[in-house]
Amino acid sequence: MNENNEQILKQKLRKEDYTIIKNLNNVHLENFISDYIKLCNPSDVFVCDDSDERISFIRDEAVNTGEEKKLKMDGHTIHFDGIDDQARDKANTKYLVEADENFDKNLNQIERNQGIEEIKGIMNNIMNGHRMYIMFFCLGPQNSKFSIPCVQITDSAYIAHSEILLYRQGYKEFKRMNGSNNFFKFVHSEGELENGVSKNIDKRRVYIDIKNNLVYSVNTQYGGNTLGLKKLAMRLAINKGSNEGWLTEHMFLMGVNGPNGRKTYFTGAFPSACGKTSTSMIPGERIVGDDISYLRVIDGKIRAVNVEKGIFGIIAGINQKDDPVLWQVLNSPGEIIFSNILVTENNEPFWEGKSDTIPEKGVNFSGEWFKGKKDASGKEIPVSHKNARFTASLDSVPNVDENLHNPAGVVVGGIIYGGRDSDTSVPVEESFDWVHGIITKGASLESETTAATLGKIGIRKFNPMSNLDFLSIPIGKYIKNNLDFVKDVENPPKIFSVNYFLKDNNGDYLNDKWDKRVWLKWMELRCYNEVDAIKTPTGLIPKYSDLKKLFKELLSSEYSEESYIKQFTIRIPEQLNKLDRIMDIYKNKVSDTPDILFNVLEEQKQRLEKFRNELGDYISPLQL
Ligand code: SPV
Ligand code: MN
Repeated sequence: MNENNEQILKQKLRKEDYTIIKNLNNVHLENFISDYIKLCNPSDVFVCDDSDERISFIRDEAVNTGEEKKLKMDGHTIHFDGIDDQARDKANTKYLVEADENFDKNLNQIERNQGIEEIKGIMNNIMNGHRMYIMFFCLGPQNSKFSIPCVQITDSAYIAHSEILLYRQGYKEFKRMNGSNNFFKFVHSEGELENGVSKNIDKRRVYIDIKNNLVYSVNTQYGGNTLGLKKLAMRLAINKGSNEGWLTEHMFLMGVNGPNGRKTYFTGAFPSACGKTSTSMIPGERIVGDDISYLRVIDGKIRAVNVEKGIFGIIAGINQKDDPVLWQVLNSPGEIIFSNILVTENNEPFWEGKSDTIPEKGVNFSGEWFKGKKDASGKEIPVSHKNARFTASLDSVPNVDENLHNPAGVVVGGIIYGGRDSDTSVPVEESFDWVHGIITKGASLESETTAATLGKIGIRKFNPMSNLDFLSIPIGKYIKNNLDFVKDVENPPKIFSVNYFLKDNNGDYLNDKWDKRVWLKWMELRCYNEVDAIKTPTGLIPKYSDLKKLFKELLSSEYSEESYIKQFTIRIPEQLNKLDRIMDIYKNKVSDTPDILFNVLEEQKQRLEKFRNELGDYISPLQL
């Protein structure tokens, strides 16, 4: 470490904080911290080790700085992000790449020197008058093959507090590392604040330096842009995993209970707002994680862990009837940070869909709110933001799985891909094999935007493995990594697709919210071939008699043959259109598509055409 850096640490840190850093014996860490103290020039620096005392300090700070306010129930707080800072800023999230680097042009990027000059210009003195928090965390369980130690620098006590709820403590991991440089680094500043929210939104930037495992995030507060260990680390981890032969996926991880005490673990990739969290939290099953998983092949089996230990979940629509588990969590005392919901006159949280009786007034992301309040353009401001969220630790969830912190992870029995699809795929389907599943389900994943609110039909967005927003390697390479992942796996997990959003010709949903309980149980049984399936051109679908039985057992409902036919009819024209869309993207927009992708899609097309010639456009499953 150079002398200048040593001086900075000595000058700027209190003695105890200095000792906490020094005890880690890590010159890379010391240089990193002193570099950003120098650049950001905070008025004070607080270092958090894994001690309860220091963690409590952060929790209190979040309230003392005004970033969070206490709500009525014990442990509940509310945080607001700025009105224009309520979601991930895709346009200003960029990779730093060398001028001569051949980086996938589909991924947003900026020339390295130019990007660094810009971001460092913005960060110069940015923490003036603010306290800097230095936090240590661990992605994945501690002391495990999956663990990635991380250091987060931030001037937001709200972000530090959120990460305490969402991630495992990492100070001991840094001790174990023995001075290595093999850790992720995040620097965040909310920048200048006005009424408690980031003021300089025009200078909001998230820049990712893969080469140095470092991400910068400035002039923003929204978690998706600022929680280093969430979607920022995900980009670094996709690249790291690609180099080292493992996968980082936008997947939940859950245990589905089978017959005779058996439990089978599933991972599931769904784009944002397509039912990923609610599936992972289904009553009667076990949640390990709701958002991000690492997958590794260990001793011939795929094993997975939840990268996180908490949930940063969408709150809109959560109600007592449809989400009993979450409802209980959100209505019990305990540490929960609500963001961008409405605070009622009784100092209670209210969000869209919580109940039918909407409060007359309160405070929300737009300030003082009342029914009918309009924004500058005359549009009515909703009671809470549609991306309003809650942050809670999984410890507070009653059906959390016993293996959440298992350093060995859990064996993956099945993989699910889901999207919002009103007219093409059946509610649940198994692929023929790994390659067919990765290509026709994962790599072909699409999801409809909820543009329906603008009076338009949903626009389908291509989103391979629901991971498109976070890819840091070329799309074709990413697909190939997935295909090759099981080369040493004897019995690869089955791959399924689900679709909760299928509609009939009148635009009504063909399924009930709870039907997913049946699909999960059917998939669990299929993992052991304990129920039969019907072969279609696109995969294997359930038999009516098996579903009828499961609906009765699980939901006490009579599943009619008519419903089955409507839900599981093979819609050949729509399937063929989808194949054309996907082929077009891989042919014209992706430069490194593996050839096998075209072969597998072409074979599917031929099977569909053959069926159409024999049986027509729409084929009832009873005809097969
Ligand atoms: C998602 O949008 O997929 C999320 C929330 O999980 S964010 O942190 O914004 O990515
Ligand atoms: Mn997500």
